[in-house]
Amino acid sequence: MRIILHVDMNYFFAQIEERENPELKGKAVVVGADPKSGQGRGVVSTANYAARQFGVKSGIPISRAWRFCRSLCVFLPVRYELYFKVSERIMGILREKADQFEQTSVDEAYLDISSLSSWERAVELAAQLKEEIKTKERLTCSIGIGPNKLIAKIASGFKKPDGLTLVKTNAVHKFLDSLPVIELPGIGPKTSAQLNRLKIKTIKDLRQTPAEILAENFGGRTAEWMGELSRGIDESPLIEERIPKSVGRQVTFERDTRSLPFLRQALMELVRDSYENMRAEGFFSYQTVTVICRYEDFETHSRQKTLDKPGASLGGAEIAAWELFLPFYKGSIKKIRLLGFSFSKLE
Ligand code: TTP
Ligand code: MG
Repeated sequence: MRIILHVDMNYFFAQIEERENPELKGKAVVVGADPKSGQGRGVVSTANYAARQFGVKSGIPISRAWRFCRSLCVFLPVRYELYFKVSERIMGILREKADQFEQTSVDEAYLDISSLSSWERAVELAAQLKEEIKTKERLTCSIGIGPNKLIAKIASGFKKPDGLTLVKTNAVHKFLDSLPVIELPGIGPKTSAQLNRLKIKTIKDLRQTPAEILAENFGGRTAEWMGELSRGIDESPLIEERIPKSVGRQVTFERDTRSLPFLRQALMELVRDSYENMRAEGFFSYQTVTVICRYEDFETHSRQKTLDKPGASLGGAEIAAWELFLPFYKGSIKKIRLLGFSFSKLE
């Protein structure tokens, strides 16, 4: 029998800010780009639950968040270094208790704890982990326990904040039945809307839909995959050394610009930040560098360069970035709205 546990920290960046600033207690908090009184051009990283009540959520433009709750929310800048350090300590606590461990983002991880071979002991361990994180880091998380990654992940989202949800093998169907199909990882807003048009709203509806109907609408392979999801079937293993595909940064400018010195400086800062980040994540070298450019009309392009062999120098990356960038500048008369840079093929 497999026992998989999924941990997801609650409103992670914002919760850390609450911990660091006691005066935020009870307030609605938005972490993200500078709102600049509504003129800011970046996005929201995350918001605490009080701020989510106003409609603020990860990924929306910060200017929109400002319109939703300008005087009612506290807007804070993102402090990545701090959050990464906290994340590392939490992952250390979790890793120690797992037979196998897979970190999937800054605040999420799977633990394979099959060797406990009892749901009761799994719940005990989960409670103990929550307690340890609360004591050592003064932070809450939600944990889901299930017979595979799919169920553990959905279960961790079932109760937030500070949840602990167990779904034993024989309760999987009942647990999934009433949930909307969008709760299934991999089914996004588009597919969900398509399913809804076919009158498939809940996971139970999906399970009861004949495979042929799904195949007609989505193709055979997708239909098969949806059928398995709806039954809570997932045999995917944990991947211990999950190597990030890339490390990078991007910046949206205050004003669209064609000032070459300005763009050069911005790009070099992105390269340096990304380089530090890459090192901080424990990588020594990269083989591919990518530059992304978005023009004033939102047309977006990327160019990348793969070195013959892995490179480790910051200088080399700066030169490559500049060479990749120049054709964007020379190839158009449009102003530039955003630049991005990333390292990939990391070692
Ligand atoms: P999530 O776990 O998706 O969100 P969360 O922890 O803020 O909230 P929840 O309680 O619903 O789990 O992401 C973890 C952190 O990653 C989040 O605190 C901020 C960051 N993040 C972004 O910067 N941009 C994004 O679009 C998302 C989704 C997350
Ligand atoms: Mg989270």
